[in-house]
Amino acid sequence: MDYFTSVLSPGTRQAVDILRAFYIVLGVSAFIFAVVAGLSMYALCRFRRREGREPKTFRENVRLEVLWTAIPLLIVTGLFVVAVWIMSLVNPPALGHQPDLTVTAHQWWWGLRYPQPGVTAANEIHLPVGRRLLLRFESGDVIHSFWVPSLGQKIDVIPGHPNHLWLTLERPGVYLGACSSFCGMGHGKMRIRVIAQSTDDFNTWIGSQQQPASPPSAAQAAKGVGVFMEKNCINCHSIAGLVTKGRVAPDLTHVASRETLAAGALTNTPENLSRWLRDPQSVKDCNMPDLGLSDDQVGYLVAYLGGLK
Ligand code: HEC
Ligand SMILES: [Cu+2]
Repeated sequence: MDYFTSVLSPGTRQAVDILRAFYIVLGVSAFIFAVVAGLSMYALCRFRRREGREPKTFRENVRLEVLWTAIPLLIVTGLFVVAVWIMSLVNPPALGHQPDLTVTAHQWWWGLRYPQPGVTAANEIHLPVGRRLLLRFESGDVIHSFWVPSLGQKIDVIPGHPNHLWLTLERPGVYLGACSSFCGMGHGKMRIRVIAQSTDDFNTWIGSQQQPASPPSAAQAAKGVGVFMEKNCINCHSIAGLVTKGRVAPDLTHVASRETLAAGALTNTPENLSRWLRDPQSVKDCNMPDLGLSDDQVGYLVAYLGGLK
């Protein structure tokens, strides 16, 4: 898998346009810098103090003043036109369009809902390559900001004010990002992982996510279901096919299919899962309490949750 982490390696058509605007602005600025610095250096040398030479004095110069007002005005107007043009290309209004994915930011994880296929997931965003997609952003609590550099645009996620982003992914890969608006103590561990896939791979993924959770396959895992029901997990988490009243924590129906746990805080291995269940607060500041599980209970839960592909 290729990983993309920088605005300089754009992964979407929109990010390519934004990068183009950046290079235009950079080029114009570099040119102005060269002219101003060059003329200053020239004046420093050419008109330095010499014996017997008095500096020229004059009161005003209308031609110069008109010039140095007009030229910057032209440059700024040009940059303004470029900015407006790129903005209209990259993020036109979304009125009347159905989003392909709604992302809901929570302290300190991302809830995902694909409305058309009817899939709920969390934290790891799977998207197909080559299709223009509309993402909608909502907040469940405070202000967050969705920032995946190689997707081009940073977008604020504000309570009561949904925002949107158009994306046309150009190549498969993993695009890494993070929440970039301080949203409380767990903010530093609120990562984003966008997994861009071919249409076939994406459809396969959607197909597997549409299934309810697999029933426990072994005795250990069956005991895990019991612990899950008893230990308050169900008040916060949902598992399709088991219980679905939990709304304030990541959906766990296919938790084992994710590469990471807790919004990128841990790679998803049985050891890390048991570390998480034993003491979530030691991994990151978060809204999951330490539930005082015994070693046995942790083992049962790992057996059960680890099977939820
Ligand atoms: C008070 C609500 C609450 C309870 C009770 C709770 N959790 Fe959580 N859980 C959360 C929240 C919130 C997160 C997201 C943490 C974060 O990433 O900031 C989470 C994250 C997780 C994750 C990682 C999910 C992912 O997508 O990475 C697992 C696994 C998990 N909880 C399992 C459990 C189990 C098992 C129980 C019961 C023993 C439980 N939780 C009880 C709130 C809760
Ligand atoms: Cu944040």
